[in-house]
Amino acid sequence: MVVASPTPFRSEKIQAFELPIIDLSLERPEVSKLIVKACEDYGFFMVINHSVPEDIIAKMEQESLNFFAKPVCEKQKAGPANPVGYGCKNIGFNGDIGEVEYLLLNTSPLSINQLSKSVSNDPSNFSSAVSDYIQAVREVACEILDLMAEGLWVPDTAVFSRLIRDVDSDSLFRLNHYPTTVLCKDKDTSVSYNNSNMVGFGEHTDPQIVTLLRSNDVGGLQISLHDGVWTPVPPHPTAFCVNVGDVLQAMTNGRFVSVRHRALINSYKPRMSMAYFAAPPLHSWITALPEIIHRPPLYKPFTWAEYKKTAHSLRLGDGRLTLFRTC
Ligand code: GA4
Repeated sequence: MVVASPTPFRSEKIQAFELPIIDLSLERPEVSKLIVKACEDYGFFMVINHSVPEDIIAKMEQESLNFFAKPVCEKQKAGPANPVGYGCKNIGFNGDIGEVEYLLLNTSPLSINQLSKSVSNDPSNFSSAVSDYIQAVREVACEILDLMAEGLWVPDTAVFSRLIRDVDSDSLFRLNHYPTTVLCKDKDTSVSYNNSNMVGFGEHTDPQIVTLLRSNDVGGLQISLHDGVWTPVPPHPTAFCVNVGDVLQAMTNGRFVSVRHRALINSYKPRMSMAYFAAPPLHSWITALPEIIHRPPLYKPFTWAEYKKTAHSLRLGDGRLTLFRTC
């Protein structure tokens, strides 16, 4: 049997690169300077020595494994994703497809409790794992957002974190399961090939303020750096991967960059990831902070509800923030 490894990306350049790893236990202002630099240069960085307890991560990972190990018909009881709930391969509402199954949750306690009933045979276990995880990750997100504001010399250092501490924050939590390679046979040539390098989740930017991602020890995440070269982000055993979302790019008047990223599937090991998308309340107005505007505003003011509606009306890889440009 011939096993080739053709890829849809044969012509793409892939570049090895190390994302900044920022130690949150470092002294201020050192740590805030490092964070600002990473947000300007890459829109992505890793954080270590964060305050999320290992047992909270382990419990959430176990619940996620339990859920994805269920028979499809069981999982479908929590679907279809509309936009929250269980989804398989279909992403969003406009025909995007990926080699991924996922569970998308709104982070309000009511919503977690409701979805837990269709997700788990032991809903209270599942909902407490999710609530504990979200609470701990939200704290780290707030700490990072406060450090960003400090590093930007914004006097009101809670200007970003206040949006996600709000009880009406529209933050989301997503569990992803990327399956392993499937051997496919070309019907004309009878050559078998594996589908490594297939897209698990296609290229996109995150619409929210900031995203905190944990994954198991399996690689797959890639980011698109300045020259459009796809750059793998190796998995880290304890770190969270943090990335700037579109809203933060708008609030910093383009100083921080919301960078395109994607997830490819791995040939040999399933990849699991858990992403917390920190978002403002729906009615919040998003404008550039006056302290940061040293040039005319790049984006028209918009509400998060308006931005979210636009995101859902477009394809995954479409540029959204450009639609709100002033010129
Ligand atoms: C990308 C980031 C988050 O995973 C997400 C995604 C959402 C979805 O899966 O429903 C979107 C996508 C994401 C951006 C554009 C729209 C909305 C799919 C899609 C085509 C949950 C989010 O908030 O935006």
